[in-house]
Amino acid sequence: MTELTLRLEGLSCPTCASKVQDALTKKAGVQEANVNFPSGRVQVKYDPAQVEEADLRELIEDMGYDVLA
Ligand SMILES: [Cu+2]
Repeated sequence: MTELTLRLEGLSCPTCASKVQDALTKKAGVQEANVNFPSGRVQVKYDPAQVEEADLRELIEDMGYDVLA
């Protein structure tokens, strides 16, 4: 398992944070996802054989939030 920490911008309320968390958790290959509001910190544990970091970033960006480098 790979552990990834990302920082998000654009989370305006805890509901947004849990939406992102749910979407990440449902993604194939993701074992565990945690989104902290208000810090915007996202921790994801995933299987790199099934999903790539770029896929996870894209999923979040498609929901309308910016992932900081
Ligand atoms: Cu919200």
